[in-house]
Amino acid sequence: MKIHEGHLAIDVPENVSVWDVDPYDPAILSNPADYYAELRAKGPFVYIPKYSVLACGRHQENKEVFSDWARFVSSRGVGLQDFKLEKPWRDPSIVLEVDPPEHTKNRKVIMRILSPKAMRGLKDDFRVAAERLIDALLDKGTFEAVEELAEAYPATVFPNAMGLRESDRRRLIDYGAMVFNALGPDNLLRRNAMAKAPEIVPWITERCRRENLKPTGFGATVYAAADAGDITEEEAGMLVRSLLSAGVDTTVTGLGSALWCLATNPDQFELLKSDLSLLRPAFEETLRYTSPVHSFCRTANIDTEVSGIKIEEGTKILCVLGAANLDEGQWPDANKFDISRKPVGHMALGAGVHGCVGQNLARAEAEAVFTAIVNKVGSIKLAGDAVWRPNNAIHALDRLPITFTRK
Ligand code: OVV
Repeated sequence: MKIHEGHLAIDVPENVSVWDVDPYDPAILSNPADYYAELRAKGPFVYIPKYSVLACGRHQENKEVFSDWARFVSSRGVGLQDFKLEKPWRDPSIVLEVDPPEHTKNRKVIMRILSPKAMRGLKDDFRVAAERLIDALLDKGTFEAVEELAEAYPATVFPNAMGLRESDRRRLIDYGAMVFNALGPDNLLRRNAMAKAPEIVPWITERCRRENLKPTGFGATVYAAADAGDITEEEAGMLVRSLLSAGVDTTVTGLGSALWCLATNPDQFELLKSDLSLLRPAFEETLRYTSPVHSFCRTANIDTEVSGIKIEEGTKILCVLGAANLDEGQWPDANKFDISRKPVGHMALGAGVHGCVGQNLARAEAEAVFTAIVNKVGSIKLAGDAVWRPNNAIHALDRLPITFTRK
């Protein structure tokens, strides 16, 4: 057996084309559209020799792989490393990197905390914070939207909702970048992100302790599940770590990309202002169109077959969600940002038992921010070039200069 990039090196399956591409090349990560299109065009699966993975870019196979947790497991890691063969950089997440039945029990705890009902309890706080932020940005007129809006908003409401006694925006964001870059190969992106680990990881670990969480908030509710005997004290700390890992960069990215979509499609912003019922569909369309998590892996846990392609046990499958979400076979005019389409079945939040457990929270944040924008902002214009920030798993903006005018 040969190990390559932390997992089993596989033979090229029959009827699969070989593509000499580096999906983690910063140029592709910054501007993935052509890579996505070519990946879809080459077939249901493509073999990428540089990483010895099977990549899928079409909607159908992404859906099938994601929907079958038993054949395509998460417990061997959702990045390039196979946890059966290599030790990961941190203890595996007990919700992301685990299979049922353990997964089911742990996810249930988070599901309760982030239920639609729980989100309704946060609505007023979210609305007030959003109105305050948008008012301040309107006073400025021109601003750097990644830092001053996309990062600023979750960095305010999320630590508050968590009940963190001490927060640090830079560390929270850099930890997220580390978690997601860690899913890729041992490239410069991963190394640069990991270089911050000695400083950030102990800080995050400290934040996960019961005594560093206020008596109300998601954190306290996780520990209440430990008190109730649903999980152990140690598992509670791990679930708080999961919330801190997955709750910041994802929503930052979603908000920034939503603003970019509206800035670059002014007709769609006009449409949204004329019909507030399009607010939710507009955010779903942003998720489909921009895919904040561009790819996640699964590992074949048995010899199997998908779309007539034989897949051997131990194969890493690179599920390119960003490509699946632009599949013309699934969405007519897939490359058009159209808020009146209802992109049901998009893959941006995954699918199956591991589908994003924080999606209600993400939607609640987006709803608060974009309701304030629709109510107060007349026009959204780019005030310079949008620049993307390459990450091995996240497709996010680095800079987004924006000018708001008042309504
Ligand atoms: C969905 C997600 C992303 C990153 C980290 C985690 C989960 C976690 O559980 O740590």
